[in-house]
Amino acid sequence: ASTTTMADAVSDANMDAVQRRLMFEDECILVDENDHVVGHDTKYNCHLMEKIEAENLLHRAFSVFLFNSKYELLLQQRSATKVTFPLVWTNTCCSHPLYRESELIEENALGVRNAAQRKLLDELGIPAEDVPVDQFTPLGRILYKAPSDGKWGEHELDYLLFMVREVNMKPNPDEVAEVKYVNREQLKELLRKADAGEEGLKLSPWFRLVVDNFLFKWWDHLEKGTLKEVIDMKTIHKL
Ligand code: DMA
Ligand code: MN
Repeated sequence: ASTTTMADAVSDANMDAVQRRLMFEDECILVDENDHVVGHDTKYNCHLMEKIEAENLLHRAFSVFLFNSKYELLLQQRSATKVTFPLVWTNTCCSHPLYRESELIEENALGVRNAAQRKLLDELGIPAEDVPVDQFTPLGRILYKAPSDGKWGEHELDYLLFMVREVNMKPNPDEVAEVKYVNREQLKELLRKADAGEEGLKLSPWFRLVVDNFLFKWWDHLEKGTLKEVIDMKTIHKL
């Protein structure tokens, strides 16, 4: 049975107003381990660790990796007001396709690509015309679970999307504390610092999983123009 403690009530009351609104407005897509839609629930419920464990809630998500024309990867540091994983550094943009017609379209992951375009505008102020949905390359899907702190966490089936574009950008401070483009060497230096706990630098668990399993290989293929060779939208990698 689910219980609301005084501590929960206090932590909800302290939640940033913008983030709280999204917690109840955003209706996430629930899927099974084969990525078949089984229902929907609020973003709030989908990220409550207690509910995730009790009901084995799994929801659909996406992670965008946006590169500029020099093949540098855009990273963001999450804002201090994010409910899950505040102030961690991560890939360009992450969120959830919502339980609405335009974001449920499964053909070529179009629903997920529509959601990615929506959130690149919301989080980074990138105009939709700078990130056309047909320019995303869906590369694969991962399934992972990761606690944040205290009551919150992730249990997601995450679509990994690449894009190379020069974009205009105006980061939204409710979502993003900082942004920077990195090349491979700069990312490796960041990984080293995060591992050594230097400068309080933290990376998101999902970004770390993608880095450790796929990113550098895919980055090479991107630059060589052979990205198509590594697309695998059949497998769901359980990491
Ligand atoms: C959720 O990202 C998706 C992944 C892959 C972790 P998020 O917490 O940034 O979602 P939102 O931007 O909707 O708060
Ligand atoms: Mn999530």
